[in-house]
Amino acid sequence: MDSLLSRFEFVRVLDSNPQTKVVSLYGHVDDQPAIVTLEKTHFNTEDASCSCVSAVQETREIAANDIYHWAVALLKQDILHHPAAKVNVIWPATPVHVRKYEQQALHLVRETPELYQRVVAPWVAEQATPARLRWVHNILYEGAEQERVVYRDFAGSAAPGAGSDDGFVVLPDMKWDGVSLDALYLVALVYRDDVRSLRDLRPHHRDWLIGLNNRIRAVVPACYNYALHADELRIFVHYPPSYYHFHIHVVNIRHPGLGDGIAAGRAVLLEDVIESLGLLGEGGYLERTLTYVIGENHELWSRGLQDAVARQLEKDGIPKRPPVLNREESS
Ligand code: G7M
Repeated sequence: MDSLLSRFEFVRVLDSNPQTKVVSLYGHVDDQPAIVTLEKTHFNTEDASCSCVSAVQETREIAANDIYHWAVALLKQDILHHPAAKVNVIWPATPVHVRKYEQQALHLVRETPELYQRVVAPWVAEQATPARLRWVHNILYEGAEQERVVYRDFAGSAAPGAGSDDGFVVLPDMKWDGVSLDALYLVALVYRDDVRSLRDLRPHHRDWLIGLNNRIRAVVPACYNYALHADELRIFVHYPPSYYHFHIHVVNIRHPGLGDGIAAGRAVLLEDVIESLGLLGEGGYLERTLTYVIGENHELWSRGLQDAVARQLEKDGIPKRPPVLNREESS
């Protein structure tokens, strides 16, 4: 990491979010595209030996008025328990990564079964390549991030991968600094590779998902010394996901979410998925219309979703946006 950062040549800011305190930067490392994301860390309130206030090292008052006082402060930091920030580097970054991290206009899309088959499914088939899913393969089979794995269940199979449909691995998500339990963010990757996303789920997967949900809720609290209980975990999948190998997000319920990660239009609770599978016909999620948020930089937007949205709005009788007049025209 140190070496990557020292070689990073900044080009431009991709995104900056004052609420999540995250900035994403585009640049080069050895002439290859790189994305550096810096996120200011949250306070570690679990550390009883050090209250957050005693970490204040120096202050400079901004103002005081009656009973109100405010200042800027320097905090004591150490890399193990009180890091200042979390740094993520993607290198070499692909154009897909760059577009994903760049600030962009968002739209609500109604993905009908027909739209899925015509536009999305062919694109998904292109996405599920070994290169794009290498990080998943590395965790499941090559020992990557091994020391961080919280729980690994081969589901009775001695050789994971062969006949281990029920097996899964739980480990800290790349988004979590691993320090503040308030921000606990884990990801569960399943061994089976015949389910790419929510769209591939059928009623016969229901029992498998119930089992997964129950095991995640039993195991995760135990792994964190019961600091969190089973009903304090927000367990969900993304639709659309960024990676087309089925995985589940497991997040502290208090976590407000980074960006749109747990917002309506992206996250679907696993409990709701299980419930829906009990109501849907044989085709399962292939029969449903799924409505979600998509950015204009997403390849699917230009590959057909933009046209589909325009047609849907017209069909629904939603008036077109009036042309925006510039100042001279309107006066
Ligand atoms: O949006 P989607 O459901 O596809 O989310 C995938 C999740 O996997 C995100 O929350 C990422 O932060 C996480 N993730 C992505 N990569 C490349 C890695 C990785 O290499 N390791 C870990 N632990 N999590 C990752």
